[in-house]
Amino acid sequence: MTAFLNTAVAAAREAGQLLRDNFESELNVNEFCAHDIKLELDVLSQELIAARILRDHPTHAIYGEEGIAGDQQSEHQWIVDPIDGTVNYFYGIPHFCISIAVRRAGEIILGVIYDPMRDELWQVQAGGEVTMNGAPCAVSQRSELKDAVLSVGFSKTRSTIDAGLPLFENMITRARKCRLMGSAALDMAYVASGRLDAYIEQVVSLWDVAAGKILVEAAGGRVEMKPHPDLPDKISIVASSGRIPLT
Ligand code: LIP
Repeated sequence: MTAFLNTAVAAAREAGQLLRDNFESELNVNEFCAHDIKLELDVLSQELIAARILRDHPTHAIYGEEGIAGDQQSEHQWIVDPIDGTVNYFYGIPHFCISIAVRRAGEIILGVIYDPMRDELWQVQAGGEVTMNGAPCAVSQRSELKDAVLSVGFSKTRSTIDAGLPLFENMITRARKCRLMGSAALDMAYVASGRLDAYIEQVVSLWDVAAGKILVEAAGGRVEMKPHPDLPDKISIVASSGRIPLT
């Protein structure tokens, strides 16, 4: 496990340097969508991460936002989001990260989330302590929605936005604040560190939330992930301190 953790941390830091080096520079756009942007740098970042992982663990599998690599029959699957918060990145908003998780036989056993702009690295292995830059993390102790700050995500399509609006309306009138921060993985790292009390989104991908799941649970929080009823490989998620009534 420690070898896996060392690889995940090294890969996240290498990709983090690439993202810092190219931040606010001329970026090649692969695709502009109504509510999303696909960058060449997403692909380059994943290639860098995959190269490090397969160099250290040549028999393992990679499942990432920019595609798969390695032996897909392997019991070890690395779940990678090379830039989580790509739209923020494109607009020069310094709120994005790299997210790397390892799943073995269906169980997530390790998570690393790295914010290269604030140089904040969250890490945890199954059964271990969650840390951010080496300091222990824990979810917030707040227990009332009126005192809570939540982050809500709307994903990337008109239908997901429409689906999220009633929830947002319900929360924004009852919580202290509702934020739309644009990075699911950083939202979950912030829940694990007690900066946010909850993160809710109705349509995300496994690579957005896999590392965050083990971080939040190990920090004393709760993560409810349900397969989306109509969209394959999509998940609805509620990640929270577990202390705030969210219904
Ligand atoms: C983003 C998520 C965010 C969601 C966006 C997008 P990406 O991931 O972190 O929560 O609202 O639609 O999915 O595409 O930047 O990796």
